[in-house]
Amino acid sequence: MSDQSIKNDLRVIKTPTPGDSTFAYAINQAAAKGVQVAQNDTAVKQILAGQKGRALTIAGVQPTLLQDKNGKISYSNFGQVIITSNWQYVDGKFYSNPINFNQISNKIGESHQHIWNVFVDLSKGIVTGMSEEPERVMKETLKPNFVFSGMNIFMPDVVKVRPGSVLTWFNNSNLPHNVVGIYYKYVSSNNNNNMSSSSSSRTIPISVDSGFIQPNESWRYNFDADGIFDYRCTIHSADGMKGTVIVS
Ligand SMILES: [Cu+2]
Repeated sequence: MSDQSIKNDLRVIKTPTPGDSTFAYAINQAAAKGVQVAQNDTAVKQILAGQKGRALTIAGVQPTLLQDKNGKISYSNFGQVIITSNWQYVDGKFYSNPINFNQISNKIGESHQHIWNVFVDLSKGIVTGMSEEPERVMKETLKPNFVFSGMNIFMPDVVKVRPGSVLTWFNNSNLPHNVVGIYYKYVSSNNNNNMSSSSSSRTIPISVDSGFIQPNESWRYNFDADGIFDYRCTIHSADGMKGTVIVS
């Protein structure tokens, strides 16, 4: 048996904002240093600048931290950062703002994904190499309340539905995927007491986990109240495999 174990210490570096849809995270503090090294590199800066308006994911996935039985932590100096750019079209038009399924159903949806692998030397603080994967494209006719879970992409990735809608995620790829996230339900409550009467709205977080959806299988979920559901495929989160359902 090994006397070392893997130490998990996930850190979120940047969450998306309305002006900049970049999500950056690292699996631990050493991998976070790798993200910093990559972001300071001129060639990487050029790639990032070329992805305006697209959903960018910057993931520090190496090195792994090892911890021995005395708590001492060690790691390799060689880090890997995965940069993924995702964007979609509906009927040939750039699609990024959530709209209702009835406005996109029976139209051609197209999902694009471009991935770069960046290798860094943590001790020297430099990028030592980069490789670019061929662009992935998924093209399907969109259907009502139906989300394609393809080669590391959800399509449509952002959508609006009415309360009471049952959505189906269908795995049209040859790898398993999952749908994991928190569904924040907005529930309004009316309070009447002796002093005053008021109405307020509360947010109830519901944890959602589909389990593994195997190829050609599907999974359904009923969105029974107003709210928002931000989710990801935890197997492919480094590839930016994520989506949002707005219920209103
Ligand atoms: Cu996946």
